[in-house]
Amino acid sequence: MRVNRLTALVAAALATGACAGDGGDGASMAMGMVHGPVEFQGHDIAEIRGGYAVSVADFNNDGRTDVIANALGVPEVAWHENPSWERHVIYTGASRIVNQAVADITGDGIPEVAIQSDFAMQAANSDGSNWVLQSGGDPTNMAWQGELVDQWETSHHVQWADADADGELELYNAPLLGPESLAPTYDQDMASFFWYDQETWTRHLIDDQIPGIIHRIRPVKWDSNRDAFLMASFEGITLYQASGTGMNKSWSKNVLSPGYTAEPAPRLGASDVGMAASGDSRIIASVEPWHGNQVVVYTDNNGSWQRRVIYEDIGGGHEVWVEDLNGDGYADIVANDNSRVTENNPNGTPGVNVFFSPGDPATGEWTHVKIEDEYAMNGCASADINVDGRPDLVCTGSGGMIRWYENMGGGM
Ligand SMILES: [Ca+2]
Ligand SMILES: [Ca+2]
Ligand SMILES: [Ca+2]
Ligand SMILES: [Ca+2]
Repeated sequence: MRVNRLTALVAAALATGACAGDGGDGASMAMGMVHGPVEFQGHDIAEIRGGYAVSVADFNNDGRTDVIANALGVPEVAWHENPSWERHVIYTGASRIVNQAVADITGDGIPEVAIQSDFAMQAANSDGSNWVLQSGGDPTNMAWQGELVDQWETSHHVQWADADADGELELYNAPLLGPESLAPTYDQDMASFFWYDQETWTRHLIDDQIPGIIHRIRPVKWDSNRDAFLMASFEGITLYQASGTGMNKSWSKNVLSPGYTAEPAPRLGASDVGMAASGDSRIIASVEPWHGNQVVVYTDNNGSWQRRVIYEDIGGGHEVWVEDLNGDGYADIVANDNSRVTENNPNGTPGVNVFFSPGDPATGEWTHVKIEDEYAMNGCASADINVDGRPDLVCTGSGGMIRWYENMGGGM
């Protein structure tokens, strides 16, 4: 295990008084103390060439959260067992795997894994296969059963969610784009958004009028115990909510923000979106535009979402993660950077950026700490990997590594 050399950098930030407790505005005084940055220490889990997506789940039901990651060039599905990080290959029947989503849909304590394979940026080259993998009870078994649920060109982001709150998860699929959308602008056609019921895995349409690229769909509890979806696309940030139950769900859509609109496609809209409770309200955060450079915070301003750019120097933006990492009740933001330093890109800025919230996320000063500056990272998830009560981060990306970042606390 290699110790992250940025630890010293973070410690220096703490020593220079970034550790606050003095929010400096009325809202934070009323809410309580705002904490400064916590320190993160990086640990390698495994190398993965061209890492793309990472998720966390307890695969062997031992109380420790394990890690699954995939890469387009690695034709295997494998999870890594916490804490030894032994790699368990569970499926070898798919290639060009772009995303996965993990949930225990059978209730036996061992999760199922939905994967999307045969991905390409061009519909003509992408069968877009959607699979559900089941362990049969032994999560270390090398031959999980794979069921081909659907094929839809450019299937690209997958999630489990319960949009009718009946206790049974549905599967959600957001293909990247419509068949006529092509490089370089990718905006010639409309994209679609689907769900599948567990009984028959029938494809049900949610929306087929999404312009350009859909990059991420994120289930959130918006205003009830139903899961709603925030979508990041060329259209910006949109909210999808279901009414009705079972096969009879119908969907409403609201554009919360058009996102980044200063340039034409493909530098348009949003790349990813997250939401979390913060203080006595909530924030939405995104990275914009698609594959963009801006970290954006949205705050609720009497029912409309006020857009604020807090950072513009992400070299290769992709995903965002929103969570209170220093335990002060205010949601913080993780924005990875997938730009590598190469001969053609000597000014790459690979790594992971964390932004700690001020007492007023709309007007206060966010504290930026870079917790990784060596490995290009495409996405991060969070889990309490070492079971000490503090949320840790797990990331992977084109830097070729899966790493977890131990939340060392501090920041009070
Ligand atoms: Ca485990
Ligand atoms: Ca359901
Ligand atoms: Ca916080
Ligand atoms: Ca922890």
